[in-house]
Amino acid sequence: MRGIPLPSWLHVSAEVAAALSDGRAVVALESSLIAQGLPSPHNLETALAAEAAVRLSGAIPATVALVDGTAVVGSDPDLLERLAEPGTAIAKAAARDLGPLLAAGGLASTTVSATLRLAAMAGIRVMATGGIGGVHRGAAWSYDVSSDLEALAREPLAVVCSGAKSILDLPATMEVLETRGVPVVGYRTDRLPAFYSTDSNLPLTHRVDDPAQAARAVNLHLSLPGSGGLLLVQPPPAELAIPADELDLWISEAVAAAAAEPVSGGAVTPFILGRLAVASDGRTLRVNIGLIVANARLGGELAVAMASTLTD
Ligand code: PSU
Ligand code: MN
Repeated sequence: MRGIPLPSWLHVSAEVAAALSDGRAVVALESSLIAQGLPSPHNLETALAAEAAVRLSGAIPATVALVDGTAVVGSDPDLLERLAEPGTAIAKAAARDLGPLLAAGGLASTTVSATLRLAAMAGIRVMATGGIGGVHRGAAWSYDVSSDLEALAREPLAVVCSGAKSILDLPATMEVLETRGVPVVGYRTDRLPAFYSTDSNLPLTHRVDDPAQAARAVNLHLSLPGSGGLLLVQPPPAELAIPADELDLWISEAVAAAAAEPVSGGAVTPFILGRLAVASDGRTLRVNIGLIVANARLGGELAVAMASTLTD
């Protein structure tokens, strides 16, 4: 862990703190997908399965959340259960919300942007999630661009994911990542995965084929002065992936419904994901769960390889 003392409101669990100070592998996990992204009981099952997948790779999971004025890095099963409880209104914290929500107390989940901020403070270098937020379709008039992109540009972590959610404008999201200096590296793929689908048809300039190769790229990227984050993207599990043309109609309908409602701010992403799960008869939900667990597993493998790879 870093030499600078951590603020009293940041609580790193004993297990995570011990792993970090020994230089062992740790993977940060977000909690918005538990509280807002997935319905009960799949949310708790997925949170536990993601943690188990990280452990299976030989790394320590650190699920991040806010509870009673404390930012927790390394949630215990009780906290995961509270975040997953149906019917409780849990705040969704992006990075900008951390100060006000910590001051207010209570329970809040963390999105990718807030998780990156807190994980970086703790000295964690790998995070895994399903898909990052990005530029929404229609952003030219709605201005809806996820603050995940800002956080990725700023925080020095590798984020393992299946690209950005296909409900987004993927070419525009890739442009912003390029402008903000965030490399996108394909894991065993030459094209950007589209979350629910294997392939977005958008080419990637970098590719790695095993965790050791990925670790070298990440370690070198992070050692460059001023570097922010890096995305390591892998397609969703092949047996669960949904062909893009099948998805397209459901997505346009869900996006139109969100605009008609109207839903805004942090409610947009959960609203659209919920509509898709219904329209697809649960198929989007199954692939979402499958890819979250697969990315947690790869995050663990990457963190283990990074811990044992020398860059100089
Ligand atoms: N990936 C998923 N499910 C989710 C999310 C990502 O598979 O629910 C969440 C993440 O927490 C991400 C957030 O940071 O959606 C983006 O929300 P917004 O578009 O409001 O920035
Ligand atoms: Mn938004």
